[in-house]
Formats: sequence, structure tokens, C-alpha cells
Amino acid sequence: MSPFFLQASHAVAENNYVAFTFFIGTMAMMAASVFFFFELSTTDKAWRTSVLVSGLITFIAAVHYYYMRGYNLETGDSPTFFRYVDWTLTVPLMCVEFYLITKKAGGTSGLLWKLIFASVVMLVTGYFGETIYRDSSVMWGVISGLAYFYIVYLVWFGDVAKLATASSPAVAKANKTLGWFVLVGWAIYPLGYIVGTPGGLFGMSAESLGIGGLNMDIIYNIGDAVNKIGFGLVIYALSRSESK
Ligand SMILES: *C/C=C(C)/C=C/C=C(C)/C=C/C1=C(C)CCCC1(C)C
Repeated sequence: MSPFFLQASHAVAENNYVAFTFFIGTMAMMAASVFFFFELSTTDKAWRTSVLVSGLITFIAAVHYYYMRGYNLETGDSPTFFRYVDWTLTVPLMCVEFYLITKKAGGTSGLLWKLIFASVVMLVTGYFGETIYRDSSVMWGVISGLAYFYIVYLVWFGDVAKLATASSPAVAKANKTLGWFVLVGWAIYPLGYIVGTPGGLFGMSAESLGIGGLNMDIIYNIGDAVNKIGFGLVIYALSRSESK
């Protein structure tokens, strides 16, 4: 007997640890959403939209995680389509966060679109490499990686960094922390992509990376928990430090 939270209507997977991480993910994203939404009433007006967006990111993820858990239990497969729908909604919203925190110092919608465009290129090419064009997953992974590094560049050295520095010490500090999330936290995803590619990529596999036992979905789920909730908390902390 598997525990109740692993049972599906077409009971398939016993001891399905992947589905278990989807279950934990659903709970964590739901709890984070409730937190961000409830804190809105005591958030300074200037930061309300930012904290609201933090809650929307985790809320959208919670709904997707609920579906992904069911999909994984019933089919035993990776819910790749739902995963990418989730990311295509939530990653642009993270770009919106960068726009919102730099807006006071002159962040423009042009900058926002640059970030969103890069993130969509990163995700669409990643999706191609994981699904339709499996045979050329190296090429699609590299293109996706280039778009990713462009985002890293914008946040660390480009317009986002410059505007954040010009804004206030608190915004500059928050941007630095968000920059670490983008550089280190987001780097978890290419790891999942490598592990999920049959035969591995560039001769790398879960075993050779020292993370044998972790599969692609578990790695993506860890990445989402770290990045969506962590990112939101940085914005929340900023909203508190600036309202004093
Ligand atoms: C909440 C979801 C987030 C922050 C998702 C981020 C996803 C990425 C940074 C994905 C990046 C990828 C590459 C850089 C190369 C391989 C393909 C991807 C899409 C996994």
C-alpha cells in the first residue's frame, strides 16, 4: 500500500518518489502563496504590486504542481508540457519583478520586454530540445543557455544592475541576491535537462555528476522550490526594509 497522497484514480505507481516531490511542491507553493497574499494588507503601497506578483508566481506553480502530480501518477511520465506552461507564465513574471524594482530609477518597458523575450527564447528552445527535437537536444540546450546567460548578464552587469544601483541601497542589495538566484538557482535547470537527456549530454549523466538517484523531475522540482519561493521572499524582504 502506498500512502494516501500517492494514490491516483488509476493507481499506478507504488513508492513513486517523483510524485511525492510534486505533492510536497504543491503544498510549499500553496503555503507561500497564502503567505504573500495575506501579507499584502500590511505591505507599503509602493511595494504591493511586487509582493502580489510573488504570490502569483507561487500560486500559478501550485496549480501546475497539482496537475503535474496527477499526470505523473497516472502515466508514470514527466509532465513536460505542463512544466513548460508553468515556466512560460512564471519566468516572465520574475522578469516583471526586476522591472518593478528598477522602475523608480528609470526601468523601462523596453527593458522588461528584453528580459521577457530572452526568457521565452530560453524556454521555447529548451522545450524543443526536450520534446520535438530530442536528437538535437545539445544544440537546443546551447541556444537556450545563451539566452539564459543574456539574462544573467542583464541582471549582473546590464541595465537591471545599473538601475538597481542607482535606485537605493536596499534595491541594489535585493538585486544582488536575486542575481545569485538567477546565476546559481537557475543553473539547477540545465542540470535537470542534462540528466533528462537519454544517454546524458556532453558525456555527463546523473551518476557522473555525483547526483545519481536524482531524476530530471526531482531536480526541476528542487529548482522551482528554491527559485520561486526564494525569489518571492527576497522581494518580500525588500518591501519590508523600504517601508520603514
Ligand atoms: C520558476 C521557474 C524557473 C525559474 C525556471 C527556469 C528555467 C530555466 C532557467 C531553464 C533553463 C534551461 C537552460 C539554461 C538550458 C537547457 C534547457 C532549460 C530550459 C532547462
